[in-house]
Amino acid sequence: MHAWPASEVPALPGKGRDLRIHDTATGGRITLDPGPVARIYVCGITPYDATHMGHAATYNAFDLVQRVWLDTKRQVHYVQNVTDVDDPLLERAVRDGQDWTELAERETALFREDMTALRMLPPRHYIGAVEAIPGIVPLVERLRDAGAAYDLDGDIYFSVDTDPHFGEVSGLDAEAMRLLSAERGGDPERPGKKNPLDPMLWMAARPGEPSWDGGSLGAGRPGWHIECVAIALDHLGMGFDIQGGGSDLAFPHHEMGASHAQALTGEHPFAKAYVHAGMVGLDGEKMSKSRGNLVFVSAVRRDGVDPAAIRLALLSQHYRSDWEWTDQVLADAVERLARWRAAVSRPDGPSADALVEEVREALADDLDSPAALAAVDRWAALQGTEGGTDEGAPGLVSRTVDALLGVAL
Ligand code: 5CA
Ligand code: ZN
Repeated sequence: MHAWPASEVPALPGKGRDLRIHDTATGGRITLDPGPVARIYVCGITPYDATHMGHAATYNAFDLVQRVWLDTKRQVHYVQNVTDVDDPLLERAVRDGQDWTELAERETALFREDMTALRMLPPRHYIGAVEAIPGIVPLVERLRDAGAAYDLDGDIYFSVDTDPHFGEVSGLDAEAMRLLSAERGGDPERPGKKNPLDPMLWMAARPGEPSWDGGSLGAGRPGWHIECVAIALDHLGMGFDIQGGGSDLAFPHHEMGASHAQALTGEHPFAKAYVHAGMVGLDGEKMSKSRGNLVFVSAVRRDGVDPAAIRLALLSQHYRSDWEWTDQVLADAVERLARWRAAVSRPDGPSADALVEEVREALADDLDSPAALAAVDRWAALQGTEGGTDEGAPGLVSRTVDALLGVAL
């Protein structure tokens, strides 16, 4: 699958900082030392509806990760999937009487447009679940042949008890896992499973649903977690730096994915850090396609809002907190964008050397984008009151905001 075009990332003077980031598995902040090529996998959309502000906020967080790494002169191998076949997508297509492949293609195209408008850097590999199927089948066969998976009426389940590290990503107790499994695509009530939490690896073909040749598994389609594992192992290998997504993916998705990969390879860990963005809500509820309480990026763009203002609205909240999208958050961002643009449009200004370091330090400190915005606000305020004579300053501020925050002034 093709991704979307990359915006230019200006190089900044001096040296970038190593990222210190909160890891869900250890519950603390860790300093990543990725070497010359940093590797990150971020879970992509299930394309049955347009990109909402919750999605955009999560991708914004991982875009900042990429920008911090690029600033340290590293290469970044960023992989993202598209869950272009899964229950919610098929259900929506049936509900609306449309072809599921057309629905997936249309919404993925809109996602690419939104990501481009928001200046999110594209992944190097953008892979659909359907195109990953030939790579998924042998992994499920291997798990089954190794005794880590079993057959239940033609469906193949992963046995979570075969991974001694199962539970370490989310750190949840059995009861919490059972509740979340039922809520998030699992089937803990299905009789005959070895452990109620065991997730499906391969679903035997159902009448009226699409299916693919599964070799010795029979015709069917892949489970959700093995999709991301197959894509990550293929393009990144074990022990990559960050597995990312919203906090609703910590369990079961990232927990199960880690166990699948660890059972497959005998190696640990799947990822060095599991990084989760908070949930964006609207009117007191998590924004979600299934609830329908959504603010779409494309709709706000159509209303004439500059995508740079949307991006500033996302950046105004810390990525780990749960927060509410409101008209005020957007209005503040529109106002800030105008203030910053006025400040950099002058021929000279106060020195921006300290600002570059402040923005770098804020982002390296667990992606503290509100602190980064506050640093730029301070420079803009000085420009407004005292001005300055540094001719390079406005340009340096523009380049810093562009390179590290993805906002074009
Ligand atoms: N296709 C799977 C991942 S493999 C999936 O979760 N798709 S999704 O379309 O439901 O979500 C895409 C990304 O947006 C995920 O990382 C998810 O955690 C995140 N996300 C979904 N809703 C919100 C929200 N309200 N706030 C923040 N992030 C969200
Ligand atoms: Zn995923």
